[in-house]
Amino acid sequence: MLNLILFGPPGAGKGTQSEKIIAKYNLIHLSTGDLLRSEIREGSELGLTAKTLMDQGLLVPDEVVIGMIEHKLRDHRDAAGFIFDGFPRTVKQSQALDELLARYDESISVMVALVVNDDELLSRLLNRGKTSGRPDDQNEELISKRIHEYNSKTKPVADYYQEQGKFVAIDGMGNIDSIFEEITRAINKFL
Ligand code: B4P
Repeated sequence: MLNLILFGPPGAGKGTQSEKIIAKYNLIHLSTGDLLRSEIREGSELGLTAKTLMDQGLLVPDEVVIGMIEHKLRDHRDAAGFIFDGFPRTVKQSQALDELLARYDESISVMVALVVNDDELLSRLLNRGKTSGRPDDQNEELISKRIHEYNSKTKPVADYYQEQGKFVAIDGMGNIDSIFEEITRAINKFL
């Protein structure tokens, strides 16, 4: 099984590259951002809690996202593998993911991190905000807050996988197809 984590700050291109990776490797896509936005659209209790935090650029509580991932793993037991997009975002989420996968005798194969500088992140997200209608992409202050959340809570997750020898960093600046080629080269070494 190929179990891949796509990692990086908000706007690094995780969603964009996930689509291409899924098409090539036939993986199940688990994006906690998409799952949370779908809860918000449905108006569920979970969605209401998540919306208040997401609209402020803050992370949703660990228990909420871990529970969502657990359900999805259970629903897709015979998958060829998974791509975790935007998850784990804290060390606690990483530990929970390792425990969940171990229950199925599985583990993370590799974490691929997209490296993009803050100016480019800001410009991409403000640009997406013009058409996406996403409240968290609407202004510079909110985007900076998300980047700050990433630097303080999410960046340590990279060390967690680096210590396990499962971390690869890729330059996420430039052409989308060239970045995808670099990602596939990295993944193929772990197949
Ligand atoms: P997410 O939905 O995960 O989204 P993201 O980090 O904003 O974006 P992504 O990196 O996927 O960027 P994309 O490819 O779209 O998170 C949203 C919120 O949900 C979080 O802030 C948090 O509140 C909550 N949340 C989610 N998961 C959580 C968790 N596990 N724990 C707690 N809270 C959680 O790219 C962005 C833009 O750049 C697009 O417009 C794209 O077209 C463009 N782009 C992509 N690649 C490009 C390239 N190479 N060149 C130019 N533009 C490019």
